[in-house]
Amino acid sequence: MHAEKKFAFIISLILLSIPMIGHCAEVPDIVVNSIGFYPNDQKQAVVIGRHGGEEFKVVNATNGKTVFTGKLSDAQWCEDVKQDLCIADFSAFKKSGRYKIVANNGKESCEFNIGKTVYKDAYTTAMRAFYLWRCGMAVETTYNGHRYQTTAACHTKDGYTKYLGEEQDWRDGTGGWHDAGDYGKYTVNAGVTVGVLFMAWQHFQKQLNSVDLNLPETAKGFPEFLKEIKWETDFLLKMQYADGSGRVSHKLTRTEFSGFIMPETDDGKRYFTEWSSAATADFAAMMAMASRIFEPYDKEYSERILSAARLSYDALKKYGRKNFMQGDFSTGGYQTGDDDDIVWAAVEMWEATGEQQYLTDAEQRLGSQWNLIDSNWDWGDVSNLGAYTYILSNREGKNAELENKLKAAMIKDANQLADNSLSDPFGRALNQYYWGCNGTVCRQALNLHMADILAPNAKYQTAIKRIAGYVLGNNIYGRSFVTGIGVNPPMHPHDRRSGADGIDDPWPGYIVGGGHSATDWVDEQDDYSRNEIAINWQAGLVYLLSAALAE
Ligand code: 9MR
Ligand code: 9MR
Ligand code: ZN
Repeated sequence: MHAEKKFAFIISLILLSIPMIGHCAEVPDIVVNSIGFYPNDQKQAVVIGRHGGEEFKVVNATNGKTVFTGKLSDAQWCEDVKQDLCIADFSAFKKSGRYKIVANNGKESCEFNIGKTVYKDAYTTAMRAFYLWRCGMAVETTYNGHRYQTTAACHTKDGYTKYLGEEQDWRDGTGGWHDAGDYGKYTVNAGVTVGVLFMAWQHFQKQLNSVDLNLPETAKGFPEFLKEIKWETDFLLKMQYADGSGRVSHKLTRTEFSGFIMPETDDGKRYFTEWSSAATADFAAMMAMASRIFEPYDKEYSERILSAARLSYDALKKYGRKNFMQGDFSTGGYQTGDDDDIVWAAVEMWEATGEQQYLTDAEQRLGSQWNLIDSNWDWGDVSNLGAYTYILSNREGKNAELENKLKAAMIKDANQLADNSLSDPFGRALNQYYWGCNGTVCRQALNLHMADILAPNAKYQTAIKRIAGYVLGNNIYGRSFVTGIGVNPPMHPHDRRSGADGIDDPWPGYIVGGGHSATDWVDEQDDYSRNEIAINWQAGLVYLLSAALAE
């Protein structure tokens, strides 16, 4: 090879390897749930790349004293991360305090707590993240010494009606939450979000009520948790067509995404789009659920939104199926079939009203699904929400055979998830990776908790805590996936506010979507398919942390 060519060859080798340096995260030595453990929890750390059998210590992080010693498990080859993994189990150690794990080669884990309130701050920050997503009002918070804020209400001109053919070219579509790292508002994604948040309220009301979220007074007389959801339902009501037909706009966005600017400076025109049947069904389900849950706090509102729900449910029958077509739009699609959305809507209409017509629809649709319960579900697949409400309903008239089939399916699904979590060194129950999978990882806490209600077994709660451990640092990156919380959290989420506000640290409390394989997550702002934030994933996180709050 000529010297020149050889030089070029070496240079290109170097250049080729440069992107690798940025992308191959350094493999940590010892990883652990960096938020910590309740005294009686199962407690494990994962030691990476060791033989097994060596001694490890739990050391008091304040005074350096060894408080517990144990032996590492045998090494287990983990194919998806291509590493030997050993478990350091210190469940027998139950004393509150701040600690770290030290291996016999001197390598250390991050610090973590054992205590009675370990999840409280994480829960509060994750739920307040919804408030910080509010559109149509200025928001602010102080976190870790930084002040995060918008200086004025954003998107006050929501929204134009050009695509609806209404007489006026504008009507009120302000409020709600931004969807994600972008500022759009999408009805279908609100569906799974609001549904999962309401489930958290129904299952963990007592614990949630004991936490002060310090929200502005936008829903007088409502408990804090529900106050935040009402900000969204107030907005969603505006997504129903003004013509009284009950059809619901699929989304309200610009025609194309904005750049990385603050929301209050985003003045591109935003439009209500045409309706879809999935959005209309989700709307009916959300409003029916809200009418029932909000009833004790505001009777008038509860009645009004139940009428809105009825109207949209009727629209499904009158107008039939309609997929959303993007047309002029290149913002989020959230295009999805409506079968699962209608299952959920029918059940919620029945639970809210007790009327036979809805029960008939609900049972016919619940029973004819090819998969009674989904393990792996998100915005495109919300039938689980209907199945859960049906099973927990105290109303009479349920079909016992269907009920038993659904229960059996729920328990079978949760047993599989618990097995997955307990046999995965990192505690993850989902065995797939894709855009937004961290949201599903969290949301599976709901599948597990439902089984725990139906057939109580400690393994479900252990699996839920193990999932929380995975999300908060017990993973191959040794990093928390939630901004501002836990060990070495994401610094560069795909979030327009975080990218545009001039503060290094991102807005706090948000879970990022995660890798598309076990090892390819990167903390880079441009990587929206791995490092964005979104309300549907966040609702999963809030459910998971609510379940963890319950000890
Ligand atoms: O920022 C957008 C993000 O919120 C979406 O999830 C993603 C996929 O729809 O698209 C992002 O926007 C990108 C656009 O699609 C292409 N140009 C670059 C944009 C990111 O800055
Ligand atoms: O979460 C959505 C994911 O399941 C899809 O594969 C992806 C592409 O359509 O879109 C994701 O949702 C994005 C939405 O389209 C726009 N706002 C940001 C959402 C999160 O990335
Ligand atoms: Zn806004």
